[in-house]
Amino acid sequence: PEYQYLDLLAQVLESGDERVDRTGVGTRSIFGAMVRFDLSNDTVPILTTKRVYWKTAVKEMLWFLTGGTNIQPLLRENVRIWTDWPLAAYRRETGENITQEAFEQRIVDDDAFATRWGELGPVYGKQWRRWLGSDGEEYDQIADLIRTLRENPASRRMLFHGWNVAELGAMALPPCHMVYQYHVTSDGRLNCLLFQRSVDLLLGAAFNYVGATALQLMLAQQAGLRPGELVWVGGDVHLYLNHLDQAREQISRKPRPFPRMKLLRHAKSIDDYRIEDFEVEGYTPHAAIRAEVAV
Ligand code: THF
Repeated sequence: PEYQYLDLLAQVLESGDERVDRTGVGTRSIFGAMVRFDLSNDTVPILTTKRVYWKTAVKEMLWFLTGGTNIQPLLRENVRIWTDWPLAAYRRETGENITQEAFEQRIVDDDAFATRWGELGPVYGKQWRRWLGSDGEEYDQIADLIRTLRENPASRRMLFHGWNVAELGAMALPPCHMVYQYHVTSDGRLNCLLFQRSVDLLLGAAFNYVGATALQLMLAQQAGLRPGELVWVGGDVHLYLNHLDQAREQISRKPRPFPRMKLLRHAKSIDDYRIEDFEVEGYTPHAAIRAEVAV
């Protein structure tokens, strides 16, 4: 199950280099890590040593796939994990000390307000579906990937990338989960290697595992393949200093078997999935662990 993740958590906790980071919170950090998850045995890496809100992570992935970069559709699905960045910008620029709830409600109700204040810039969705080339053309990396998975599965060029150098400055946050590379085995299994340059190991990683898994299941279905392995590689893997007690608590818990995730329907295209298409069976996690997200 999740022993590799828990070992990594312990390693960062015990031997991470303590330093000041961009957010000012401070972290313990190691550089370079790998965790492998086997999806071919019909299980998926939804951590069991704390409750992970897997639907939130799948909804986030579905939102990336729409190519959207505004938090309004996320909030309409009750996903609040991206609010902090636009909210901080709003408070900074207007000086108004609006509450998170009031801000979110205005984004949901008021389209003009959402256009002005809910935009994250050219983040994931834009780069994945509408990467603007120097030739003025927009490139749909996801559509190209699916075409190659179907037509030339032996290819070593099956990947998509979020790090669009020219547009980094306009992003609320440059991409953390940055490159997704795919690989098809001779017996028709789809593997994924995700490179994540910066990893909030307590809060973010659990979500990123679920998002990458959901995407892998969708891509496999679209290409007529079965899921294989998810290989996750982290660059700067860190624990925020206000997450250390939570990490100790999580390490003390005994992992349970991973659940299974199923797609209930064969969708017509990658753009045709909805949250209702995902079902998770056999998920009996330990209690949720509260933690503050560093902005
Ligand atoms: N910035 C930081 N500091 N950490 C991150 O994990 C992170 N992300 C995204 C962008 N910047 C980041 C945002 N993703 C939660 C989960 C994922 C996030 C942001 C926040 C979070 O608070 N999760 C809680 C509550 C979940 C809920 O309310 O539904 C949890 O307990 O898991 C990494 O991509």
